[in-house]
Amino acid sequence: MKNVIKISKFMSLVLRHQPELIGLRLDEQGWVSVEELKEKAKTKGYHLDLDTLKYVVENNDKKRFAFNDDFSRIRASQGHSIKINLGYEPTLPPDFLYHGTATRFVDAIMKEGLQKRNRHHVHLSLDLDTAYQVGNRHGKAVMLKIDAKAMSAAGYKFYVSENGVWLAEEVPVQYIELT
Ligand code: HQG
Repeated sequence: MKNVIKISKFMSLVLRHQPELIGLRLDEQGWVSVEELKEKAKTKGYHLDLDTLKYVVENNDKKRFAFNDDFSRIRASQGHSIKINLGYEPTLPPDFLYHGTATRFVDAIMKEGLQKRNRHHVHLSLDLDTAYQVGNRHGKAVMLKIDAKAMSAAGYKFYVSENGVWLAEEVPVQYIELT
């Protein structure tokens, strides 16, 4: 299990943030060849066969990674800091979505809205539990309720990643309510 987490962290690093660390090239939508990943991961001491990769993809706690149909390519489903286009289509959101953050960010957020910071998108969830867990990573968690229906009616686009994370470019302050 420990090993799975270690491999998963390494995969997050090279598939979302620093592919150049092992000389990996992601295509426009973030995919890499499984063969190339296996080869290049060896340079950092990771010996990944297809069964190991399948196990990691299947058992990752947040289903962060996905294969294509014939298992020849793999990518992270969201969470990138490098420039790629995941190819998700705009999707109508539910009436409300949630965002978890930490108390120390709340003043800034209530002034300037939610910004994507280092990531491609602001990450939102369907439920408060997930928001709590996301916020808890940063400090004392605070959950924000987002009026997604009103945002969508005003023309803001939403996307949903393969692993069920709702994504937006930003959330202006008028759509944010403290819970
Ligand atoms: C905050 C995890 C001040 C924002 C999770 C957050 C998620 C502001 C932090 C995914 C701000 C950025 C993403 C503003 C936003 N002023 N602070 N105007 N606007 N912030 O980690 O949403 O494990 O980039 O509230 O499950 O915490 O990576 O974003 O606290 O889905 O798969 O700036 O990461 O997934 O932090 O987490 P992050 P996040 P993975």
